[in-house]
Amino acid sequence: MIVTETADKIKSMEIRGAGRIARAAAAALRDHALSVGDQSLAAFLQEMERAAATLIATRPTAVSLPNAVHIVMTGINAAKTVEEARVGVVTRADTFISSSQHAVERIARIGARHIRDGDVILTHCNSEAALSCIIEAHREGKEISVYATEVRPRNQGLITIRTLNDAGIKTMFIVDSAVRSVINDVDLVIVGADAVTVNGAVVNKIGTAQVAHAAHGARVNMVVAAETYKFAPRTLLGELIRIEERPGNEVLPDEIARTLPYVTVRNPAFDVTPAEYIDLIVTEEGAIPPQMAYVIIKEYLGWGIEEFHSSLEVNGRHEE
Ligand code: RUB
Repeated sequence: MIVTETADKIKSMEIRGAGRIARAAAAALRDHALSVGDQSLAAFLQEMERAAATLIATRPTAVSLPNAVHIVMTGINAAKTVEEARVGVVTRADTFISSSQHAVERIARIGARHIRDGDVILTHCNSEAALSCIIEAHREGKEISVYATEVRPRNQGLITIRTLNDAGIKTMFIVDSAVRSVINDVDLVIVGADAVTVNGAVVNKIGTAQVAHAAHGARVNMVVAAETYKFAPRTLLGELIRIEERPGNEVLPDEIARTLPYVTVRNPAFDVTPAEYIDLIVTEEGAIPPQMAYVIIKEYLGWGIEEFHSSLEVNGRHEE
């Protein structure tokens, strides 16, 4: 079944990166809506909600995932028949997928303007949005080069250097701990985001906060490329972003760990970079200072604070 298959691929990181995860979840909901047979509207809604919950449970940090699911599921809201609900989901999913792709293209054009001819850029992890800015600058004829980190423990840096290489961009591959050593040669850091909170903090791959710290110390600008659906509406009411903790054997093989009974491996997959270390967030709606995150949440995600109040009340009652 498409939902289980997509959920498994997201969990195992065969599908990874906040934007790709969001699009895959939207596509899975669309295909699921199309495959669910004739039944009552209530049964259809229940089936779709079950699918939505399965997808959301796969990875806890990338806010693009629940945001995409929320956007697609609102297609059901006004439906009076199963057919209307089905069409609502399919239309919402297709619109989300294409607008998310357009968002990356717009971010590329806006982000590229912040890259000057001759710049040395540093990027961490593998972000479609961040790489799109770098590749666009190169396409515009700017002579740029890139430091790309390895990204322990899952080595997403290997995907990044393949993409940069295929685009013909001169790239230096470094281990994560070399960032401080090379930062004085860098003009600009560009990374992506899994979530942006209402106070402008950016949640991204583990190590991003150290990169930002090094950049801040060396007075190197730090730019985050993030579509508006990576902003986290629920942080408006105090909800925290959950940082995914992945299995220790991604860091230390089980056969070695077994010989070290006093050692516990911690493997947090993401960290939080405070707003004061970030110069600019490039969204498809424009480049903003991180302090404007609240405006993006209110204006572009379009979910009123009232909706969150009522959802909190519902949840509260539910838990009692
Ligand atoms: C990926 C990661 C990326 C963001 C943004 O983590 O941290 O920087 O998701 O990526 P993981 P994009 O590999 O654990 O999913 O710009 O492609 O959405």
